[in-house]
Amino acid sequence: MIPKSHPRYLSLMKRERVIEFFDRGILAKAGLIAHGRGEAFDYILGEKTNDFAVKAIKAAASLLLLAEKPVISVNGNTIALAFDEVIELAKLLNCPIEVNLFYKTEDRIRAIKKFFEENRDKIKDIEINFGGDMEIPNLDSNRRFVSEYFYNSDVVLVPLEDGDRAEALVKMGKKVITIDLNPLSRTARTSTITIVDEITRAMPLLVKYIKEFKNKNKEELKEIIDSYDNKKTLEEALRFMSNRLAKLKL
Ligand code: PTJ
Repeated sequence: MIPKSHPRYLSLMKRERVIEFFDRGILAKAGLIAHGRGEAFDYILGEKTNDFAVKAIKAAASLLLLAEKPVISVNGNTIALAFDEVIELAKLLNCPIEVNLFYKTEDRIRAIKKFFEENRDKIKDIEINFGGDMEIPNLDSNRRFVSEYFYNSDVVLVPLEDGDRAEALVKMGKKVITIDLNPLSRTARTSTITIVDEITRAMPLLVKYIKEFKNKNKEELKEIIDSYDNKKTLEEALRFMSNRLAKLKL
C-alpha cells in the first residue's frame, strides 16, 4: 500500500498499474522496461506537461478532427495506462480502436479480450479490431498485420510506438501522431506529430482539446496544423531537457 503522502505517489501508482497489467498478461515483459525508460525521461522533463507538448497536443487534436478515417492503435502499455481516455477519444472521433502488439501472443490477445469483456459497458458501440490480413509494406515485425480499416486510414494515433512501424506508416502516406517521452527515439523523429509527454498526462489533454476544438471551423484547424513544425518542437523539448539538467543543483 503506497501512502498518498508519499512524494512519488503518482509515479509509484503508475508502476503499480503497469505491474498489475503485466500480472494480468496484458502488458509485455518488455513493456516494464519501456516504462522504466519513459520514467527516466519524464524525470528530466520535470514530470509535467511542458509548452512544447501542449503545442503538439493542439496540432494532434486538429489533425484528428480533420481526419476522414482516423484510428487509435493500442498496445499493452497504452491499455494499462490510458484505457479510459482511449475509449473517450474513440467516442468523440467516432473511430475504431485497433489492438496492435509488438510482442504478440495468443495468451496476451486472450487476456486483452477478457479485459475488454469485463469493461463491455464502457466499450459498447465502439469498433475494436485485433488486426487483420492487410500488410503494412516495408515492415517485417508481427505488427504489419492490420485490419482493412487501419490499412486505409489517413490519421493514426499510435502512443508508445516502435520506430520501424512509425516509419513504415509514414511511408504509406499516413499522418502519424505519437506520444513518446523520448524526443530522440526514431518514432519521435519520424512521426508527423510527436507529443513529448507522459501518456497519462497527454491523453486527458488531447481529449480536452478535441472537445474544445470541435467548435472550430476547418480553416482554423488547418491553420493550427500548418503553423506546427514537429522538428522544431522536438528541438524545443531537447533544449528544455538539456537546460534543465544544466541548471539542476544538489
Ligand atoms: O504491447 P506491445 O507488445 O506492443 O509492446 C509495447 C512496447 C512499449 C513494449 C513496445 O512498443 C516497445 O518496445 O516500445 P519501445 O521501442 O521501448 O518504445 C517505447 C517508447 O515509449 C520509449 O521511447 C519510451 O521512452 C516511451 N514511453 C514509455 N513509457 C511511456 C512512454 N511515453 C509516454 N508515456 C509513457 N508512460
